[in-house]
Amino acid sequence: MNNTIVALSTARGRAAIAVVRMSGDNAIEIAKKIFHPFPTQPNLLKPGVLETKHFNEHAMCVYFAAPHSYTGENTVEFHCHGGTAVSQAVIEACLDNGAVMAQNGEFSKRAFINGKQNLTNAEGIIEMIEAETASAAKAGANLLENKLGKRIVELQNVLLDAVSACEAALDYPEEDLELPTVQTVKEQLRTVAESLNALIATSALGKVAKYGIDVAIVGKPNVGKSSLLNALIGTDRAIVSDIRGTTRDTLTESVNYRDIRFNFVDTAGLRESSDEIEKEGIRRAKKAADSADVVLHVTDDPNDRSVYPTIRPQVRIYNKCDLFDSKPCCVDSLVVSAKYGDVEIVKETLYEMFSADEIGSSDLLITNERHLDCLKRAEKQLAEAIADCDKTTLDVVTNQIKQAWQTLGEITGNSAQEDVIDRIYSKFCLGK
Ligand SMILES: Nc1nc2c(ncn2[C@@H]2O[C@H](COP(=O)(O)OP(=O)(O)OP(=O)(O)O)[C@@H](O)[C@H]2O)c(=O)[nH]1
Ligand SMILES: [Mg+2]
Repeated sequence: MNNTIVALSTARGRAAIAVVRMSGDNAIEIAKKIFHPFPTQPNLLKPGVLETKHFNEHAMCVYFAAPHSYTGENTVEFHCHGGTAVSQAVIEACLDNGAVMAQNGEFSKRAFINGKQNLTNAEGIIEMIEAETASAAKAGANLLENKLGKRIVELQNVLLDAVSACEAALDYPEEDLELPTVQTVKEQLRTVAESLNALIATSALGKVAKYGIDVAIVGKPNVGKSSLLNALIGTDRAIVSDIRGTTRDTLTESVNYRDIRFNFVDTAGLRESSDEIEKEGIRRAKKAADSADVVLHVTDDPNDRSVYPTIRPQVRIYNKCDLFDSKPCCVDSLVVSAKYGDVEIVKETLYEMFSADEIGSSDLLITNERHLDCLKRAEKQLAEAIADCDKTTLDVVTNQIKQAWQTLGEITGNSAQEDVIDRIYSKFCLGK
């Protein structure tokens, strides 16, 4: 018999309602002791009175009978008044009658153990909860719908076919199966390797969908970097002045644009300086540029054709165009007035530069580091197996294919280690 866990499933603090969830073999028995009248049927929310140690709470109760619940166990939910004290008293009533406090993510971990979800589903839930843009939520929803899981199982099945072909050839060598088999196996492995490559290639866009685009704003002092940041985010966030060297530290602000997020970093103006603090600011500015996805190199001189020294992609921004006699025309550059004009063109250019419009139409993007790592390892194992097909014996190749199958299985969890599973579920909030 497993223990019955309880936790608050909604956010803590003042709110209209709070949901307390209980799951385990005794969930229904415990609920029957404290909630009257207890619903006579599952899946229906019923009003009633919940007796706590301190007061009677007029609440609603619904139960889900195993295995037809989120966790796969008997589950009860109390929908009570919001706020801290009421839900705390309801939880205490459950604890007093034999429930124990749930760990973070324990409801979802039980759902995994009971075969109600796989690891990618769980990671999809985390991504959805953490999503701050539509595209990040969509990536999570795709995981939750098991799009990646299904794709992985398809690929694993091709590998299993390859393994059985190899094993047949090994078991019946006299049938002279070896030669055609090697060719077939190679073909199968190539198909899977290509699919893995295609999935890995989506991770760049996946990163944009999940984290957004990191944009460093750099340039000489006083060219209008902080003004540009303020215009891009639409608030007066950074100090602007006509004194050179106003900005010392880096300053990061994020803003949603269409379905993605931009993370802009304003930086100290670049110049030779003997001031220790300014020197540190300039060092940080260079660091921000080095780790950004793209650099906005700002200048207020229409004749400036210099490039910022970086391997990152860059866009030159001619700022203060309200003061220019004639517009500079230079490819890969934008002409704006951060103070008086509209800077939407900057965001739109960056959006197109990173093909963010493809996020909406893409079916499946790799957004999770763990998945990417498994895909890359499986791809490497397959590349070795393909190369070895001509060099070594089939039993060696068979083992390599099995390893790749195993690596892919880590993604959905059908071959994941206990510690990986624990790590994923510990990221959940309490009550999830
Ligand atoms: N005419 C005009 N002035 C601008 C424009 N953008 C910024 N300025 C002015 O230029 C001066 C410097 O602007 P900041 O945004 O502080 O420049 P910065 O590049 O951040 O400067 P540092 O932090 O010192 O490196 C301020 O007086 C701004 O008002 C613009 O588009 N047109
Ligand atoms: Mg500044």
